[in-house]
Amino acid sequence: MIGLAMATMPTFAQNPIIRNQFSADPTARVFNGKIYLYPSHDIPPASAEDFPRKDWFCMEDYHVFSSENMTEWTDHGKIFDQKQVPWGKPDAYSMWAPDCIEKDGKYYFYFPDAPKTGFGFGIGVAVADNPEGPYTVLDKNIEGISGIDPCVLQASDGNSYIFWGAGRCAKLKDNMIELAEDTPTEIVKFGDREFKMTGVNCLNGLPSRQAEGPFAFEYNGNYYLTYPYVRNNTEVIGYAMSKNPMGPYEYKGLILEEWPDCWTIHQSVVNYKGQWYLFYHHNNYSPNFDKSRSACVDSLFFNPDGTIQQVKPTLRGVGINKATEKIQIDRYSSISDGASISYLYENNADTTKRFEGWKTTFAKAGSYVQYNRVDFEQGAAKVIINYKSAKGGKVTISDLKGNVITEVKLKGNNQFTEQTFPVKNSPKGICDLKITAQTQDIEIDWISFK
Ligand code: FUB
Repeated sequence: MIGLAMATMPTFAQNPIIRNQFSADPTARVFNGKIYLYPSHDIPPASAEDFPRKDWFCMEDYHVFSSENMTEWTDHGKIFDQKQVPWGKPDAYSMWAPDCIEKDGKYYFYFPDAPKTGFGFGIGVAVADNPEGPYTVLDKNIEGISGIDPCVLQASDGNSYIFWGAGRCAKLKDNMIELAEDTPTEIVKFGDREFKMTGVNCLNGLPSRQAEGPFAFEYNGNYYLTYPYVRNNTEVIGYAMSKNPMGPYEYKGLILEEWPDCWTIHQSVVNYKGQWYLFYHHNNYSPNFDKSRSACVDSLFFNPDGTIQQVKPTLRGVGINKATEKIQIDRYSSISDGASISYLYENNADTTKRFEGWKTTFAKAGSYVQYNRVDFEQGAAKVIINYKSAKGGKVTISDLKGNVITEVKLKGNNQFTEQTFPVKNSPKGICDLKITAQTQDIEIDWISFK
């Protein structure tokens, strides 16, 4: 059994949701009233000696995170790494997209890895008594599966189905670690070569160029198969519906459009406390290298006929911020001309400094950002603004009806410093904020009330 690293570390609201490391391929699951996140973990490329492919995914371990409010995430630390997989190549850096489900009080963590012998990927299982672990990695990978990106659907027909790779699916035995005896096989041609493939291809006949990352779920008598595929040059997330877990599936459209600057997207869909969410990733902290990605979340909505509304990714993300937190207004809900965001440490050669986050630059008088859903509870008496402005200036914080919460006069400074001001007219409860620069050339890192 592998011990937990116990590096519990809180991270905070907005997108991306994990702010202390890269976190790709986020699979979210609800266990015991909490939401758990099982992403993969991009790391900066290992040394050229260890990992010669500087341009490729470099992934050596898994972390698990949890949240009760969708705004504050706890990192429960590393659950295991590539050296702890008995059947895996210990230096392959190929710990790609995982999944985790619970059955009869046991937690089954499914993950791809490169096998010690042969080529491609196998899918392994690690088992624990708790969602955070400690996990025991099983000695062998699942026989019959060669591929990446496992997802397990526990269907209301009483069976569990494993999906992987480009939409293949097979039933699992009750033990959750072997394929059912009646798993079909078929011969599939790739160019001139023929391969014996296990299970069924649920994306047969559907838009599925370079498809990967299947995530299946059930809702209101329908099965949904969501998956990334290449529409033009990079991946989009599409989905298909069926009345049966193993299909046939009918293509229904896009859930998320492609990124201009990140080739992959990878998704999971989960209902937490009555709201549906789409988890996905983007290269927020790594604009020049799209193999260093970060998990994000936005709300997802169904139409009355069961189809899914396309999700427009936001920086604001989900959840409510307490007014007393550091409110990173660069994760805005909307922004005007003359205001823009950039990394706090953009010119620093050390790109790990990007985890310090962003700032908002108000270049023009009258420019603003709107930041929704801040909870003032019983109200606030003061506001702290962390800002930089050589000449200083004026900033107004108001609600969306135009009620001025406070208007402040910033002193000139040459580095980010905090200044505290009285709040003149505090809202109570949840309020959407508008932060307007009344003068030009002001940079704000965060604001916070007390
Ligand atoms: O993270 C490595 C691979 O990139 C995943 O397994 C794919 O789904 C894609 O996101």
